[in-house]
Amino acid sequence: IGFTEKQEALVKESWEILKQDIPKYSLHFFSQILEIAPAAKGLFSFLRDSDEVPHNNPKLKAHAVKVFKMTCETAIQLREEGKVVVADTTLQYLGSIHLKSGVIDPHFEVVKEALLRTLKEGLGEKYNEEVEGAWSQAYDHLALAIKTEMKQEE
Ligand code: HEM
Ligand code: ISQ
Repeated sequence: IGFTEKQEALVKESWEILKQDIPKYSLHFFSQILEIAPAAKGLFSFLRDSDEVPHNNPKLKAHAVKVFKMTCETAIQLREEGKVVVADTTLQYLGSIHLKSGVIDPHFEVVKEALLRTLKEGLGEKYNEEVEGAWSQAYDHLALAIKTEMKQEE
């Protein structure tokens, strides 16, 4: 697969930066998802009954952070093991949550784009093609693992 030490470092460093303002970046992340795919709003239980993206929703924050952290962990694993090892139970759980919520394959591209835009926003001039490539690669591996699990549960 070829995930380098440099790529791993880039992913870790950028997460360290975004982590400093979780409320801001989790909201940005989420808003980007809805900007790209407004219809995705209906998928999220914590949004269905509100007109706009809730500004201080603990669930939204926690989930957004998890997506970033899991992508970060995936980067570490890709470098260390050359493959993605998400605990089976976690993967099963995520597979079933997403399947039940009505998430479909193309949504994963939407979330990827939103994640990259959020990194760009947070990193400013530190954002570049190398950073984008590293996060993309890690995200794609994680997304594939979840999508594969979703197909097994159908
Ligand atoms: C829930 C991660 C992709 C929509 C969650 C949760 C996590 C998560 C950790 C919370 C589970 C819980 O404890 O309840 C991820 C990761 C993804 C990914 C790591 C990709 C690598 C997507 C995509 C969509 C999506 C592509 C579609 C837009 C949802 C929805 C929920 C959810 C609708 C349930 C939220 C609720 O109603 O409470 N996801 N997700 N996710 N995710 Fe994702
Ligand atoms: C759940 N899954 C994917 C992305 C998300 C972003 C914000 C909140 C929850 C999420």
